[in-house]
Amino acid sequence: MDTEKTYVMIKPDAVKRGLVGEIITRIERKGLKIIAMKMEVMDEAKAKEHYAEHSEKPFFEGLVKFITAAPSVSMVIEGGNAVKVMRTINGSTKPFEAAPGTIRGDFALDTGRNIVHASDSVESAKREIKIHFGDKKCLRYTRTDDCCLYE
Ligand code: IDP
Ligand code: MG
Repeated sequence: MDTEKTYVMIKPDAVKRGLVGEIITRIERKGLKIIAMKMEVMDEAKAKEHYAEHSEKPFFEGLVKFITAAPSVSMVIEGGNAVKVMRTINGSTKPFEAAPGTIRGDFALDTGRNIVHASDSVESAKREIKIHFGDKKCLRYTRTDDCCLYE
């Protein structure tokens, strides 16, 4: 199994709704490992860089305003196929299409308030980790269940 790192953001709507613990619980119980984490109000420059691929879209300005208006939680998540697994845990971008059992499927309704972000590829993960954590080293530790999660 390929061990990967991915960038995950608990967006301001989830923080304001008291869903931080619920979301982290789902990530942890899947067996993925949190190896960096911080809470901050993201500045505009970082938000624009993070969502650069959407800069021409009609929702871009509103998205940047929303992401920078209140605290969010940024994490680096590590584990087998972490990029794909986190996208699956989060569910479809449009919460009204997201499957029950996914974070978006269980807790969101509107595309502009879809409560979580996860990188869409290993390359995006590298780019996003750099934007949010710079050259800071991620933490290394053994989970007591590592031996049960991996052969
Ligand atoms: P993703 O978050 O599932 O990767 P993207 O298509 O990359 O989805 O869009 C990035 C974010 O932009 C979405 O999570 C959502 O917050 C916002 N967004 C995307 N499409 C729309 C839209 O049509 N209206 C409002 N916000 C949108
Ligand atoms: Mg995306």
